[in-house]
Amino acid sequence: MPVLERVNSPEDVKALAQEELRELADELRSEIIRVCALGGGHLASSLGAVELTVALHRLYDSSKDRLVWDVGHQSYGHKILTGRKDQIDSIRKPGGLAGFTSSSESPHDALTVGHASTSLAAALGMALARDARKDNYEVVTIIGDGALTGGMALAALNQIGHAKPQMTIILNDNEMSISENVGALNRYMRTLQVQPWFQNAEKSGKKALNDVWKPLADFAGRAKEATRRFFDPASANPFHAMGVRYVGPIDGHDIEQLLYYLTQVRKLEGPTMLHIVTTKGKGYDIAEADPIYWHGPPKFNADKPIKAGKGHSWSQAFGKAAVQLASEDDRVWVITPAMRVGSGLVEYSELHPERYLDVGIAEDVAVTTAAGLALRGEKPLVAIYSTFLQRGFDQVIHDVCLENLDVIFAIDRAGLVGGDGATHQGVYDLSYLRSIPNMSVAMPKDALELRAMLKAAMKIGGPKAIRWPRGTVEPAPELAVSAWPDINWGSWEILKEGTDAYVLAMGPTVSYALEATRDLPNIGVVNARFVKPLDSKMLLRLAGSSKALITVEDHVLAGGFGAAVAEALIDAEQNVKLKRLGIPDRHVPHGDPKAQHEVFGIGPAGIRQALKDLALIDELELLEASD
Ligand code: HTL
Ligand code: MG
Repeated sequence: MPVLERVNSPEDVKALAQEELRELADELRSEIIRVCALGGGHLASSLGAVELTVALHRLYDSSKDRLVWDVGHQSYGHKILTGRKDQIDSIRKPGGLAGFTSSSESPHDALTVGHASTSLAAALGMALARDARKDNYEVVTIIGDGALTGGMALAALNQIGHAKPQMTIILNDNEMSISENVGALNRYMRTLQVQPWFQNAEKSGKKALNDVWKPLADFAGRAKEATRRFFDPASANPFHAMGVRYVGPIDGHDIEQLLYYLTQVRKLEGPTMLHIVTTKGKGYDIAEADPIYWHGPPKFNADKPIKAGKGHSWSQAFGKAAVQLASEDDRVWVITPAMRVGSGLVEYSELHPERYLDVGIAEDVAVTTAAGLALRGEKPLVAIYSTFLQRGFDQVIHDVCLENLDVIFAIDRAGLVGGDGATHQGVYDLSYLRSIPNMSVAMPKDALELRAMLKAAMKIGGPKAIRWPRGTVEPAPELAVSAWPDINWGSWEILKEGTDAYVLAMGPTVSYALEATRDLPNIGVVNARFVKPLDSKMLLRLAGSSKALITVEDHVLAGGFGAAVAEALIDAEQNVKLKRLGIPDRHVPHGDPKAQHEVFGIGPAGIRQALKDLALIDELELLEASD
């Protein structure tokens, strides 16, 4: 009988014979592959953390001790071992388990997460709370080498090394973020890995043995270099310098070694970092060979795994445009915070490496570096996901907009994003960007309009945000930049004339509005492609000549596009009826964005319903439309 069949909880892991742990890890691995094949998911990261997961649940009680997984995308094994085995097929699916750890989903998930680099600060807070209450539980964080590039993680280490609460920090180092990891700390960690682990271990290890460390030094020879480094301050370890004890690196796929070191480390007072070396995609050949693609593939055939063709994405449309812009103007730069592939920048990074910057998972640094470039006359594009720009909000205000710098924010994944769910929804950027003086915000309806907006933004200067959704778009014809269309910044476009009312739509809701009104000659549709500045001239004209206006956005209603329209109408003392369609004041979980649009009434049926509510169409028309 497979071991996993007997394991339904962490207690069952503790009850296994030591020899069965290896089998459990292998079975977990197969299960993770099966689940990701079924519906897609964060395959390679979870595969690399399998032995660690088994070791942690062998030693700790995750219902009481706090296992804090950074990002949470590597936690599939953890979910399977903590009572969610039978639900694991539902992961990332509508109504199913979240793709990341979620404290409302399970008492075994210490943190609700999805964005990187939060684990250390959260764990510090938990450890301080524990000590203040004199509670008795352990705090362990598991942070990847990619997540450690984030300023939040480094600043938290600085505080942990100062406050020195008892905690274990497991650095799960697989040399990869989503793409190859970057930065000086990453380079330093490579030097730790290449130093021979056994060299001189005996000699230097014996110099400073004490009771706690005796077992460490006595452990199998392979571990001794790790011990040596602990005793040898001359190795100038940056974690030591920050006040955090450092042990490692050790082999993160060797369960015995993991158990041994974790057992030793937890006895120590204060914070200790255990550096484990793992392979992203471990145990699945294709994922080991191409961990970038298999980081988070869509569903695949587990027997014959091949890469899926994804169609022409908005990200690629942007990447192509950026290549052209940089080829024509040697002041153009593109900065990404660790999202080279997702932001469509593979070709750009190869063709213009001298003006390409991956700053790691450090959105704040991406924004302020762009400010520095712009201050010296360069033309930076910050390619960033809507959800991750949240991390650079202050930098957008303080470093870019205050001095009205020429920085273009190329915002991907605007709107609901699907399987990644609540942590990754790109539905706040209109609200937080349009509140900033000097900032301007646009959303194209197609790839050609994207180019027109990029071209105009370059020409006009100042902070400009151009946003587009996740997913595919019809490719635009190949054109030199000079032949890209010109667009009047701040101008809306009437796509369909109406007599009674207009639907003001933007980005993906433009096609919804056209679909909803195709058979309704009295209802017009506007491509409201600029949210700031609004085309107030057109808005007021339409308001004056219509019975009602309807705004439709794939964005929260609070502070979004409809709110901007309402403000403009109120300020102009225009008394037209206005209905706002958008996402209500609640967090939206993972699901199919199209279906969620329907649920929130921003799809074609919702627009149709709104027209009926405004008495602009009758019941009969409503029924016809929903057939
Ligand atoms: N920026 C922020 C603030 N959070 C996230 N989650 C991302 C970007 C995107 N992202 C991931 S997973 C990941 C990134 C950059 C790489 C993490 O590398 P790490 O872990 O070394 O920590 P590994 O994948 O196991 O190697 C997701 O959105 C899921
Ligand atoms: Mg990594």
